[in-house]
Amino acid sequence: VPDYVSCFHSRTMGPNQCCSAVVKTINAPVSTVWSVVRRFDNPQAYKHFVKSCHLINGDGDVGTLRQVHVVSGLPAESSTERLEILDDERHVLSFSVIGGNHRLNNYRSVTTLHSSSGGNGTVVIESYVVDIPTGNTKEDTCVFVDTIVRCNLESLAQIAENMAKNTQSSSSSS
Ligand code: A8S
Repeated sequence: VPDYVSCFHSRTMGPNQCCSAVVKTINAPVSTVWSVVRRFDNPQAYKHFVKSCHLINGDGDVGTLRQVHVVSGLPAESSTERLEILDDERHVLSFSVIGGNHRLNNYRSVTTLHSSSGGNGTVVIESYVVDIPTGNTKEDTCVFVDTIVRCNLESLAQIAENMAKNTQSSSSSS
């Protein structure tokens, strides 16, 4: 793992914060996975908890804000999020939560993609830091967020693997 990876994923944490990371291997090239991940305007493409999303300002560059509404059944309704890093060369995306109606104050995540198995696969690393909500423990908080992130990466894998399969079969039949 190159140096910049540990650099992007390490951060200073306050006393009432917690952090964790989820790693997922996907059987699709980095370019395919990145084409889904980089769309800050379209998180619902793979995040099943997102009901709708619209940009408040910007066009998907760093500094763009989005308003996300989540599906019912969660202890949350909406989230206002700012794109912090979008690096198309190194495949790094980071966003922070700056407002909304939920319990994850000061949430910030960093997602990096790395090619694996001779360039045919992708390793996704997604780390985050967040304030521990009052009345919750560090463990509760990490279990809750890890579950959401794992679901997101699971569905990202399915979508990217389908895209890769379809590209392969259409190019081999022509
Ligand atoms: C992401 C990651 C997370 C999203 C959380 C953790 C959230 O959208 C949901 C429930 C909440 O309670 C908080 O990459 C919030 O989106 C699904 C609304 C922020």
